Amino acid sequence: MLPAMTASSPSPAAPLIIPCVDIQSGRAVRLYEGDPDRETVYFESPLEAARHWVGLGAGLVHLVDLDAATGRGENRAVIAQIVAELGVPVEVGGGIRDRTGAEALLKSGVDRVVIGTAAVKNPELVAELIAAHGPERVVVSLDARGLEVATHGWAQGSGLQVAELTPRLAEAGLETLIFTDVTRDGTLKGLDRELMREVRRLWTNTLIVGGGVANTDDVRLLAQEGIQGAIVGRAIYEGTLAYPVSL
Ligand code: AMZ
Repeated sequence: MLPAMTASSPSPAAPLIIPCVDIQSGRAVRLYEGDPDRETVYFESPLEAARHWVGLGAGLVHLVDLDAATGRGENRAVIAQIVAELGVPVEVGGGIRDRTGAEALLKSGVDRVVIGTAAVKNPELVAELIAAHGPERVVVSLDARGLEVATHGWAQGSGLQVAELTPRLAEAGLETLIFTDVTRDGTLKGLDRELMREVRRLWTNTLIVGGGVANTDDVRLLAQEGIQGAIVGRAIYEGTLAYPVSL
């Protein structure tokens, strides 16, 4: 017989660590604080980068088309090839600014689209996409300096606070929110616990964070703060956090 479960002792689920492959000029890179001119190239081929993480056990890969996010071009052909050949679900963000763009990716086999700028500038798009495709296929990324949301490849401040946007997103039917601390992204500085706590308070549904994860202390912080996962780049590329993560 199975032992009785006691409601008082749930074991918190281990945070999901999602490897990210940021694509700029056709290569797998990481930027420092999102600055397109401060890139480190980790793999010449983003498909090889994605395969590397899948080979180590990733069940979901986060792809960012940095050129599309910053308005410097796009890497959609590379993304289509990854989606076709990788064999595990991928989520894609960067430059998805309208329904046609989002649906082209969803149709090509992308598991879920990640909407940043358009979620701030055109919140109806999020509601429309969720109504048409379901909340499991649409994620919003709020990328912020402090709690002020940035847009257009993080080059612009929106003047809007996370707290002003989260109620609208909940109303649109959003389930999963990504929050990125732009000031720590690609820096290996570690997560800002107070900021994580505040965002956790503002978004009660599934929360994935990014920006600054450096080592297992950060993964423990996620678990302690009840955050479901993190998008991790530089830490696993550089090996300050061993992937797959075991605590
Ligand atoms: O590093 C950057 N400058 C950057 C980045 N990683 N700018 C945008 N992005 C990512 C966001 C999100 O996943 O974290 O691109 C997506 C949002 O793009 P858009 O085009 O919808 O704002």
